[in-house]
Amino acid sequence: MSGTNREDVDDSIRELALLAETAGATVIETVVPSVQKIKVSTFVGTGKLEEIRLLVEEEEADLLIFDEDLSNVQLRNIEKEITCKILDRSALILDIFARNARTATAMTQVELAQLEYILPRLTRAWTHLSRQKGGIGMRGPGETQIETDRRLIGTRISLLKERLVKIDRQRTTQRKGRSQFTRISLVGYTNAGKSTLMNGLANSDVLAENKLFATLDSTTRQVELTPGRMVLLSDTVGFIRKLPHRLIESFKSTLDEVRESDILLHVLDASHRGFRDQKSVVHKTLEEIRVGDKPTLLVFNKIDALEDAEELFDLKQEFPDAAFVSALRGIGLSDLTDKLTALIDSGFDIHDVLIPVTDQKAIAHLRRIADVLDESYAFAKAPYEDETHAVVQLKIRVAPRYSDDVSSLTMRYRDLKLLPEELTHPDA
Ligand SMILES: Nc1nc2c(ncn2[C@@H]2O[C@H](COP(=O)(O)OP(=O)(O)OP(=O)(O)O)[C@@H](O)[C@H]2O)c(=O)[nH]1
Ligand SMILES: [Mg+2]
Repeated sequence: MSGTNREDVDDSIRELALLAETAGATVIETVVPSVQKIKVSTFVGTGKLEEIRLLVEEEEADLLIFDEDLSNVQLRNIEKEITCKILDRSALILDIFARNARTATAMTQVELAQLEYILPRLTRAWTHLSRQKGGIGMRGPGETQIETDRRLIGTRISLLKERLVKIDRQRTTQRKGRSQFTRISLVGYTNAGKSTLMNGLANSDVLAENKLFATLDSTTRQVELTPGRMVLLSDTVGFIRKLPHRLIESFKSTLDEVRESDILLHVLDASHRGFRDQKSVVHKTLEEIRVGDKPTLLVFNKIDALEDAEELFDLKQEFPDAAFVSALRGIGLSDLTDKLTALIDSGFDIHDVLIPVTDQKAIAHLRRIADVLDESYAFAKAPYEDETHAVVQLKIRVAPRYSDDVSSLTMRYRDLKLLPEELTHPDA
């Protein structure tokens, strides 16, 4: 029911049906209301609402799902006419997230998003909450049931937020510990094949399923991209159109992995007829989380499922810089690795740094933040030979985010000179 284009509407509804099935429902019937007749009070027009009411009764449906988010008023008005349970798209997505959450972080993030969704929508339907959580004696004097629920939810939200702050802190520390590696995140529409590609590249066994939002939390693996070149590859939560904004905010801990990566691999399902829409949804979401300008390699996945060779040929013409793979069949992975390596190299600066061997702290820091490509030892030239006998010359590759660190070290020792004839290689 979004957009004005009939094909867009069909795609969105088909996706809603897939979401519903992922949540365990069986879709009996879909109804597409006319876009011109959207009503403020009941979302669909009066005639359409009556049609839906009859359909629900006839089919004995348990659940009615709207593809748009309903306002509180709309929901209440529709509930007056139709007796079965009613959900909107956001509530359905939240339900799937809740079902698929496995890690403590994902569960905390989902619960926060759910409560923030519920809070402004508190109506009689939710008045059981205080009985579940608090029991007798929780209600303050003169408070209505809804006020009590609101207060309980508010307290729970604060607790969950505190918990997420702690998780963030732990994760930041973890990421610092592995900062010398280039960090790459797999991003893309849900079900595009990110986890399958992760398994193909990292030899891992993260869960990959024909299910929306199979992955909710991020997983990071060390991958040897080319001999000797280690990178960190992270698989993470997928995106979808009309992703509830609250959900994006609650998933900060998971999405920080994307924010802090150097390069993104944007995985697309080439066999999906709506891949262009999906691509732009992913772009918009990346902009929303402020990573729209990160160096990105497009990866067209599922090329094994394309109709014919011509389709692949046309895609390659249209996206000459992209990689074309089948993560499932292991096709095109070495071309992907080549393109990724080239992209990494183009974004990284190579520096030559001279540091006195006595400054162990600086040397350790450089080893942590940079890839050391070459190193040799020598003696410092006059007038430094007295203070600094030995100098280490490091040729390093460093991500833009560390350029300042390197510049300040170079500044500190900018006058150091080497005696070239004394250069020795550590292996020599
Ligand atoms: N035909 C074909 N199917 C694939 C390919 N790669 C992945 N799939 C299938 O696509 C479905 C989704 O794969 P996942 O790797 O779970 O996708 P994802 O992007 O991680 O999805 P979410 O975590 O749910 O967002 C699974 O059924 C995979 O087997 C491919 O190259 N070809
Ligand atoms: Mg996945």
